[in-house]
Amino acid sequence: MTYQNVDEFISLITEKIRTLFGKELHNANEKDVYYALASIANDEMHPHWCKTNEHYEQKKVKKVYYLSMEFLIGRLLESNLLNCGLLDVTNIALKRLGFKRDAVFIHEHDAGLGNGGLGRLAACFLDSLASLQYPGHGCGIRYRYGLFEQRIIHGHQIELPDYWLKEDYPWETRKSEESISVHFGGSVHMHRRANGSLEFRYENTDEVIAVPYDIPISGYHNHTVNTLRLWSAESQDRNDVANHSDHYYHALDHTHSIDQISGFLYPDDSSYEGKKLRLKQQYFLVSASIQNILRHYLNEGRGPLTQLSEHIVIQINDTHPSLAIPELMRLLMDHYDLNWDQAWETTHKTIAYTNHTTLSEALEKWPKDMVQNLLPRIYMIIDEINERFCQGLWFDCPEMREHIPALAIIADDQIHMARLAIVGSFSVNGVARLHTEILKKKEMKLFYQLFPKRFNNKTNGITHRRWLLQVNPHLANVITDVIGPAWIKRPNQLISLLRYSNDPAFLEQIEQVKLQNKRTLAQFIYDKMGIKVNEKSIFDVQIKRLHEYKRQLLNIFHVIYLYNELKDNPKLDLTPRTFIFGAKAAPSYHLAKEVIKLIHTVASLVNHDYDVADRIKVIFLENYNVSLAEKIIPAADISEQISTASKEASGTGNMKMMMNGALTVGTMDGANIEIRDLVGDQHIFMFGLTSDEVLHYYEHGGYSARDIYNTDDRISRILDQLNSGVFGEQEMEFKDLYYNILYHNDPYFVLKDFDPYIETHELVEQAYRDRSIWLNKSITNIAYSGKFSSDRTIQQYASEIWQLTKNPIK
Ligand code: HBZ
Repeated sequence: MTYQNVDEFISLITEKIRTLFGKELHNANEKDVYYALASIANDEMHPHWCKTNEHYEQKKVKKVYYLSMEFLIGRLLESNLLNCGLLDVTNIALKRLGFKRDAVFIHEHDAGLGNGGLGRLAACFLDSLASLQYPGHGCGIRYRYGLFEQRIIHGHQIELPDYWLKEDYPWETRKSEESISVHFGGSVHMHRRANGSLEFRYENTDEVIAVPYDIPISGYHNHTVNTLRLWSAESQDRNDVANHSDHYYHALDHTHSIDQISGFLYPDDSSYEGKKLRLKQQYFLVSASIQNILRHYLNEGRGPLTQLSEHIVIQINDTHPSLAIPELMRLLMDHYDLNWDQAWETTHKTIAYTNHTTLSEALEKWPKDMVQNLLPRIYMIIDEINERFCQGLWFDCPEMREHIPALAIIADDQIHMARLAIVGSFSVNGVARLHTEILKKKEMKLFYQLFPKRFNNKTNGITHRRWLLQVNPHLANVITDVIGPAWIKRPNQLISLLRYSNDPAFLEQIEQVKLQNKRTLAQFIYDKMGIKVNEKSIFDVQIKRLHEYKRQLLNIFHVIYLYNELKDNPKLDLTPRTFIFGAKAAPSYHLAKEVIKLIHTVASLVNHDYDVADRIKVIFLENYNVSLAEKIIPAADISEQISTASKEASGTGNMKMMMNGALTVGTMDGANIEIRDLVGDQHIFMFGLTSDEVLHYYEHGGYSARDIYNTDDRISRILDQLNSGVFGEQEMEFKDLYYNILYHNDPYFVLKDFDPYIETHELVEQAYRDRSIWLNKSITNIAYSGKFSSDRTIQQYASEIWQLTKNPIK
């Protein structure tokens, strides 16, 4: 149904308010309207949801299940309305009713069920799968607490729990009848059956019930509605607590420990801690999801399980769900009586693995004992996979014998999950060209030698529907005015904008849109922080998790450098700049938190100094999340993508900002390189060490931070200021940052890249002054950004890994 008629749509809202809240529209507040709109969107999606499921089942189409510990979906109302074709009518209706859109949408609490890029990628993929009419579902965890809420107190990050389910969440449907038992601990006993085969019996396990909550994922203007299934951990005997009066506290304790499994999202985005609860979460997700997949497969009568891989693909998002491999083996053998060879053949033809990092601290390794105790049968299977793999190497690849310790899945009493994921899957992909090359040539070199065909690249993408059409409607309209609306379904068509990249009228429109977006952001900053920013200044944006390798420190050093320059020479001719940061640090990441404090300290100095007033401002926006990104990105002039080369697997913020007309200041890292290849050197600002140089330095220890400190006055001044309390309440406040650079030899090459970074920003400034040059660059970036739509990425996964076909729903 479409509601072209606004009056009709308003009647619908009126009716919803009556039935949901028993009140008349004129008494309704923004929150009531939020729930009314969500209910209308659900009414629109649910019939198509049923049809989609029925179609997939009846036609027995091949499906992909995307298993991920994170789905960073953010708010859904606006994107659901957009995809259902109801956003325009909603906007008009709200205006007519005197409601501000944002005041309504804000009542949805962000579903922050992810840390950063990896979780947001999963959300973009779901959008593209449905919009391209591919049968693809997400499987994740319904954490009761999402990523912590960040507060800044006196410049320090404080973490508060994110209880996002406080209010009714209108998008989920609890499906208790589809609950699944997951077992932990206990012991395994072997029995020989009459036919000689082995049977494994599990005893004294702890049972946890996985209850699914389904969220519909609607395609854009089509009838496909896929499913994001999030599992919640519950105890079987939650209601029996009262019946065990003698064990009352014991029972409560038990229930509590089960609830914890889906209690909270671990806040580390680039490292892992070998915490037992995290392992429990991973197995919980995997076991519930795989049991569910097999149950559906069998119920749909798709044939024997040995044909599973013809019907199903399971894509694992990093190694976090890699226990899918032994779990699928376990179920096929212990529950469905396949022998080892059949189970192995089926498993490794069904599972595909995406790697998102080469940082060694992020490569998961679980202590052998922990896995053995918590998941005894799973451990036996991993052990057997390892034995067979190592024996195969020994007998079939004698040239690899010396490398067995570096290849073994179990080594040094640890289970190497990436090795398990590679051995147990048919596809291993990196997320940008350089990243995949580093995997093949360096990090996973030996595995690449063993399985060259398994490795492939799938450069990341973002959904242009959310990240352009939805968040930047002014820009989207201007684009549609000149090239028509076809780009919405086929984002590559944005390339036609190149024809207008020198058209003065179009340039002027692009300029006005950006200015308007900057004005909106400036107003938001003023409302939130009481700081006035100059809307004509360059909005220089770095928004991403805080990590040493992402080098927010280099950015703030640039600010300090400019501040020093202005203090020395108040007449300096400088285009005003607003430096905008948004970043959460992992709660236990001390150096990252020190950088947050430094940014705040510099901000309070710079923002209150009349000598530099209105020329540089530093804004740190608290609690960076998807909704905040949606506000900042349309207003960005500069996109800071300045990771130490080789460290950022891909980056996706780079793509979002490019698509909104920001120019990238970036290193030769991740997908920045592919952006550069497309737009050309003249439309991007690249600087700094290449990944080969960085890797060479790491191997040869050839760079001395101390030498740079001794020879570059700008740098020694900044570091000395850090140490002497110019920035900070007391001397040595930032001593750990200082020591890390000078005594630990600057592991992320901040000093080494400082000079080219400063020089590049001078070029940025010159380019910015010539408006037609700048706007031409900006348009060129938008024009080429279609390549970075996740539609392209998903097409590639579908045809090159999944062998999936599109299934339009009538
Ligand atoms: O995945 C990011 C990469 O750093 C980024 O370069 C890439 O664009 C993006 C999508 O491919 N990785 C993450 O976001 N990683 C995590 O969030 C993470 C979460 C939990 C962990 C480890 C990493 O235990």
